[in-house]
Amino acid sequence: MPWPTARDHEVFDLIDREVDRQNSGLQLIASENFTSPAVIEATGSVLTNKYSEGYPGKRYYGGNVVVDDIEDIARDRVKALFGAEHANVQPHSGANANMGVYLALLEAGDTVLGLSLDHGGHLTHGSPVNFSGRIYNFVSYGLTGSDQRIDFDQMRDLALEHKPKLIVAGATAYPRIIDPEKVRTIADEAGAMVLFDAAHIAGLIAGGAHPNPVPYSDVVTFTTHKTLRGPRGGCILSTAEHAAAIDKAIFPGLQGGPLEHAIAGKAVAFGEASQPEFRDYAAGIVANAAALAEALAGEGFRLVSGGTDNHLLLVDLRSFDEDLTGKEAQAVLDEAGITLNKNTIPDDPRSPFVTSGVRIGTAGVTTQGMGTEDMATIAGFIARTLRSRTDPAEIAAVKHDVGTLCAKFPVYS
Ligand code: DSN
Repeated sequence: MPWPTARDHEVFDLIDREVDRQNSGLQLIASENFTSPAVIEATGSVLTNKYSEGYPGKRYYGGNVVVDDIEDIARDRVKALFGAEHANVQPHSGANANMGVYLALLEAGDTVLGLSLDHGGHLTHGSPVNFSGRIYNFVSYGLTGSDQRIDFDQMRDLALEHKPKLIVAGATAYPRIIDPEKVRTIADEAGAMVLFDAAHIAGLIAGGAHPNPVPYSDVVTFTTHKTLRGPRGGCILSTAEHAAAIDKAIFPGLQGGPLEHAIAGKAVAFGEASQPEFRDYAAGIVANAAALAEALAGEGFRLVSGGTDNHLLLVDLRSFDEDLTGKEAQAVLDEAGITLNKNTIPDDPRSPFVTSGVRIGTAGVTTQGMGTEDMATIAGFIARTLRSRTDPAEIAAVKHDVGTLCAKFPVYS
């Protein structure tokens, strides 16, 4: 074989370091998780060699007999998992999935409602710096000022006023259940279609810990690598009515060759999520988030909306320390082996690069096997680090304690 026989240490030593980083620290980014070895094996397979433009049975190149079966398994499994009429498993990402939906259902300039980014929405829900906000006429709804829940009254008022073609529901930094039936009712009144972006909560839906938006939506998009615990990628579910338009929008409209190695990883993950144990996993994520929320509140942190009913918490740092920014908290917690991200809180006076909050998720630590009692320990680590953020010795001591906790829950050998 013409391949080099010497190991590429420059790259593989770094991968080893990343394995060590993931094993030895607390991974609390709400959009991350640990995939199973089976998902990693499928994603690292020879399927990466194959070109497969088109769909099963209708490809542009030969040699797709095996790939067709793999993509069919992925589509069948995900349709069964969510009760959907149609699935497209080719989107390379959640952003591509949403872009494909807009391409399928909208014309440039059409009006769309979406949750504003600074109240927990996503860039592709109409941010002016994103293609969505540049090509379509997005109107933003937000959270209530009182309980910081989705303001459905405002959504309805805006829908009746602007008559959008599409209402986008879903969020990236919203700790509460989003009632899909309420969105459907408003959309029907306004004559709009519904896209439910379930990127963050797909695993909770699959595991029965969040209401399934599929029966109430024209289209549901999600990423496969967050709570669903699959490989990095996207997926679109739709009614049969929109199937042909969605498929045409993804290929040839938006993407070229699908990543069949990623699609095989998705198929494995959909299979894992359909096992009865996955329901316990989803319930565990939610129980851990609730326990972490309670423990952090006990340490003096204010939680946006007062708590959580899903996999994430949005923490307003100002009640803990008025001067502490999300940027500083993220950096010092990283030093202590605790990985999370700074995040704006609703109506944040600070910029998105600084922020007054952090976002914390429990999907990864739940995969590791941690339980509610460990969440109290983690809250203590976070509070200790932030209280002692100018004391390198104490930060090092927390890092040691974090390592001891993580060593009890090894992820990858
Ligand atoms: N970057 C993802 C998240 O962290 O929520 C959204 O695209």
